[in-house]
Amino acid sequence: MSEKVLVTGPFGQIGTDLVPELQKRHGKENVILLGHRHIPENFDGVIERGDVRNREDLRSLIEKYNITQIFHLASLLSATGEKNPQLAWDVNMNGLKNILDIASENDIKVFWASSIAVFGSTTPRDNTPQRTILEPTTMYGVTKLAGEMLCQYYFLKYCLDVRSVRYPGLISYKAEPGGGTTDYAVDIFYGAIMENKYTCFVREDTVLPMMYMDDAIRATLMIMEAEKEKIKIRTSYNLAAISFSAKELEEEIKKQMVDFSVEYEPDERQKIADSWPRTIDDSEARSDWGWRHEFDLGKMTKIMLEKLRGKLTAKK
Ligand code: AKB
Repeated sequence: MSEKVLVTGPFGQIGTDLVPELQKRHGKENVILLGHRHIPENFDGVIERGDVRNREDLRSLIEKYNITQIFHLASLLSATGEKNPQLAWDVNMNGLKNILDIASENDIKVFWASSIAVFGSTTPRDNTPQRTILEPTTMYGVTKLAGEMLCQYYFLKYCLDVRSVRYPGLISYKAEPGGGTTDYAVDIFYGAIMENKYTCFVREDTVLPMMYMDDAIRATLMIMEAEKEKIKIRTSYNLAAISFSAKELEEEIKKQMVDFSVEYEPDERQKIADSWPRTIDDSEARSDWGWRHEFDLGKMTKIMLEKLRGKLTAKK
């Protein structure tokens, strides 16, 4: 049976890389993009305007296209969520609840994006286990933790096939991230290429789990395509690739740009970064559905500089 796929948040950081892969797999006409704001001009694909908070719009869209799979990515991130906690709760929780309700009524398979933000300062920060203390202190983290519980509830109560990973900070060149705490690990590349300098909003010794976008997209497709029996965790899987400090990233960029300089001026996002793990134990994703990462710090830095240089030169 051919799949009809709905993607929410299709023009965000993950969606921008995931949508072309889904279009390659299923055909452009079978991937429906639910756009709320910022719909890029000349985008080649099926776009519908709508908001995940509007249950009836969502329901009619899902029925109109006979959707069989949903990638639910629409979400406010950690830093934006702290600026507007009410909106973060509304979009992140009510959006997810609407998706889960309509998916369970129509037997639709769902992928939902969780995050390392479910962890908090009482969580062990090194090699953070799958099952551990979960006391997030951001509204974003609260919504991701409640969302994980909701996903598991729908699986247990309604047999909904919902799958999820806890993404670490994602590094990519196609779309800029917006409103996250891990954004510095992307912004630094723009600073390097455009100005040969960067002012970093976290301390140089800040270590966070990160992942190059190609690995994240591969993980997303792998978990969705794995046989049902292999998905043993229905809250969300720990997922890891690389961890490095802001200073280590600076040094890696300097290997290719010797004059590059970074100043460190931590702001309110430091507190969020300090509440998250440094490294993650993702052994269950590795053993249950065969997850392996491919990009280390060196490979990721090289490719980011090359691709971003190309992109920024083409824009001039
Ligand atoms: C953020 O920084 O808010 C996100 C995340 C780790 O979920 N990138």
